[in-house]
Amino acid sequence: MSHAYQEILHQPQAWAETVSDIPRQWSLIADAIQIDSIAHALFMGSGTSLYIAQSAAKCFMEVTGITSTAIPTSEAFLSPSSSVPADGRVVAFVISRSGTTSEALLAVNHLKEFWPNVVTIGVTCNSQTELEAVSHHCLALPIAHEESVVMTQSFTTLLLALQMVAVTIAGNESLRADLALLPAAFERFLPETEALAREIGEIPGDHTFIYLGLGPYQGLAEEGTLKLKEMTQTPCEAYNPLEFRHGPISIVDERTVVVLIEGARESDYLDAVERDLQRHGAQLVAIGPRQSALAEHSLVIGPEFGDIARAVLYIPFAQLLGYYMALARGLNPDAPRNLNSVVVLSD
Ligand code: F1P
Repeated sequence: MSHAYQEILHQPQAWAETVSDIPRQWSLIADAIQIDSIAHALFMGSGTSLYIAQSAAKCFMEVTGITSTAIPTSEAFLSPSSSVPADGRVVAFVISRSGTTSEALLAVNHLKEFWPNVVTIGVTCNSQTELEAVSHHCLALPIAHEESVVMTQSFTTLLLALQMVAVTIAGNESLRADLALLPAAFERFLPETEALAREIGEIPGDHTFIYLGLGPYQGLAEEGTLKLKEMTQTPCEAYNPLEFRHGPISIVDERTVVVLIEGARESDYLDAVERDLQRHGAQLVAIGPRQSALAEHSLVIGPEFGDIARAVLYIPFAQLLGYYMALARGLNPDAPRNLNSVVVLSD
């Protein structure tokens, strides 16, 4: 059995430990950085870790009210004056599964040297990494350590960890209670999720895949496309669902599969999006809290949760779709073409 598959199925254990351990890890950091005086939260990462950053920034701002933005890690040292706030105290969450990616280390070193208003917090799945050594503080989740090159449980676990930080800062007990229910929800939704991922992954012929997601879900949509690119080299793109209608919809035809990552917040507008996509011949997969009346495939997940708590539950479908499509094509899901588990810049 591949590492990727085992790591996808290990998510409930990783999530359960994250929900119980992050408040302890965060309490050690919160006092030291005087969280009440923070004006801006900056999230950054590379590849999958950038998509964690994008989703986490949106969740963090919604839950804490602290202005939050996400950037690729390289921008923190190559374009800081356009991406790092100069006024007020800033907390920078530097996300890296490995804790050794070159850009993550360069970003932390640059911020520490030139931006005295920024406190850096490494967020990683390994213990005692270079990232931990250079950052002011570190959140480490070795429970989500991975052998596969492809990031799976690390995406959801690190996103959940950052949601737990937000919940702890905000003292939002009802959201904390919901996040604690996610491991059981994963087990409940897995059979249907896996069956649909397998069915779509085994569709014969070449298709273009589009993932659509809005707000905190745009990072999820990006991550969905990255799983397909890495595991199967399938051409695919991610958009905000309403933005997709403003031009990109021209690429849709009968060979397009569109996965709609639907939230309750945009539900009044989704029938119009689905109708348009169907009119142009797309095969629609709608995932979310409501049963879609229009999509060929409708996967109802987490109707009992709000949009923030439900976020990580969408991702197992995307991971399993990549996995089953890779198997159907005779590819090794653990070993994407042209990619190592750590990307290192060298001259
Ligand atoms: C992230 C990353 C992944 C990619 C591959 C190589 O690095 O670039 O996005 O899928 O696994 O590593 P990091 O999170 O370890 O910095």
